[in-house]
Amino acid sequence: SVRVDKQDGYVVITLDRPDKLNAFNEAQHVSLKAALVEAEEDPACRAILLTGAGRGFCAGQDLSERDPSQGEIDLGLTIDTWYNPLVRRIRSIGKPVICAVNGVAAGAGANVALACDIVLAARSAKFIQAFSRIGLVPDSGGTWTVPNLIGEARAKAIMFTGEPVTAEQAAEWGMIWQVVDDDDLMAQAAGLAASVAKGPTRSLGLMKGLIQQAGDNTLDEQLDLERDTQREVGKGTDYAEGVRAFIEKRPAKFTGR
Ligand code: LHQ
Repeated sequence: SVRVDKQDGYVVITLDRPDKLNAFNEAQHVSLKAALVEAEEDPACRAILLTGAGRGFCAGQDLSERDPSQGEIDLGLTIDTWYNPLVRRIRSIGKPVICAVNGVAAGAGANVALACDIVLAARSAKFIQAFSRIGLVPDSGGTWTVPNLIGEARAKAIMFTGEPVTAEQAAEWGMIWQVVDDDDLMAQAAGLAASVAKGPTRSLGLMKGLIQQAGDNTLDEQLDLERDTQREVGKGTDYAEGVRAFIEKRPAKFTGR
């Protein structure tokens, strides 16, 4: 249920159940987890690009497997088993995770996309906090990520109503990084992935952690954390190479260490 395409320096992971708008069933969770673990552990992989096959990005949980009239289902168990580990994995992978939202992203599909580090969306894509439509609450980190990105006022409105948010609106609000014309999305996203994959991967991974921790820290604590991190990353070969390249007036050739 996911396709993995290894490129030079990065990996493209494509959710691949297009008939169901790439909604998550267990098989898709299993294969996405395996693909992410492999990408995380592979030193040749220095960025991850997540996208969807067909006209949608991901419609969230596959509801056809979830008929509550068929007996009680513990949604908490599903979340503990699949969605929470997925979001934690995306946030903790020490490499940039780029999401190319090629079409509709609904429910957990929207919030998985928004958990990624850099989100590009096709002009025709929409983000739908569909949970209220089926009597649930947003999950996959949405009640944390979305208000952090766009503020409580907008978060509550889109979550209470389930109104679709266009890619353009999402970019204007700062919910995502950029809107791209549909036909250009994958080329732009691949270009971005290739370019960050040539970056100082260890720095980028540490940067990701610093930015994510900032909300829990005071400025004083964050300043100390930056100092400690800078001390460590300054021992790396990419820093030495970066400074040397600057002095020699040539582009740096980072190895990610
Ligand atoms: C689907 C789905 C889908 C199955 C489209 N399932 N087939 C976590 C833990 C545990 C349980 C519960 O949930 C969660 C978190 C969640 O993610 S809850 C939110 C679940 N997702 C939704 O509520 C979204 C449901 N989908 C939709 O509202 C629409 O499909 C959207 C707005 C995404 C797209 O609309 P359209 O572009 O009009 O497409 P469509 O509705 O015609 O869908 C195309 C096909 O995909 C269709 O199948 P069919 O056989 O009729 O062609 C849909 O049934 C199927 N599909 N989403 N989540």
